[in-house]
Amino acid sequence: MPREYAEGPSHTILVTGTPRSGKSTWLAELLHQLSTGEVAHTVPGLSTRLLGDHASPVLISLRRANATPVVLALHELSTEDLPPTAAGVVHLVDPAHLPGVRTLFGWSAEPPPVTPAWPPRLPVAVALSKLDLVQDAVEHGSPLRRPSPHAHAYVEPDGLDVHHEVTAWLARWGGAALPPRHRCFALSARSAGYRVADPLLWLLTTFGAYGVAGS
Ligand SMILES: Nc1nc2c(ncn2[C@@H]2O[C@H](COP(=O)(O)OP(=O)(O)O)[C@@H](O)[C@H]2O)c(=O)[nH]1
Ligand SMILES: [Mg+2]
Repeated sequence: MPREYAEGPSHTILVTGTPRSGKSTWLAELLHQLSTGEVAHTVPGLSTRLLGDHASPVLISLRRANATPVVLALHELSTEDLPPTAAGVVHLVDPAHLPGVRTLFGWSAEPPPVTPAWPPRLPVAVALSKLDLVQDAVEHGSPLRRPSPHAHAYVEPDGLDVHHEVTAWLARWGGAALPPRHRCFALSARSAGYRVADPLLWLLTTFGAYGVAGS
């Protein structure tokens, strides 16, 4: 076990969602951005390092100047069988399984996915995956046409804009019930990736491991 994992503060983050919702692809794109320094590049002062091999769970050390490094352990779960040790969850929702999106595309109806029993205080980043599949729903002026602005700190107004837009889509398209403590996101892990790190950065703010900016 890497020394930093044993000694520093560590947080277990679970990556959940139905089979083929994009969990592995999101994790791979996140790791790619971390290992090529893309996130470190867009987040000055934040340096990241992968610990150990790339086996599951993925261990990431995050360092900021004058702060104790924080270690994240990311586990991919195909079920929503949540261990009680989780500090946060990234829950991916596949738009192709939302009833309203299936109607839009003329696809046959499916039984709705089972809603997990979410613990009341667990922060859950509910992220619509595969945003590229539903990009026609993104209107001009939408926050989901802006680049992610969370470079120096998590920009709360942008986060809320995205949250409100995605919440409205999920209501319109028949998304499953939302966890008691949640924030909504939308991302694409295809091509260069879009807003891939946003759910992780928000979870970090809930642990006090990343700053929040008001504007
Ligand atoms: N269009 C599109 N397809 C995606 C995206 N992310 C994943 N996929 C595809 O969705 C399928 C399932 O992805 P995977 O990561 O294996 O899902 P998992 O079972 O939840 O780990 C694969 O064919 C991926 O290529 C995305 O952002 N956009
Ligand atoms: Mg997978």
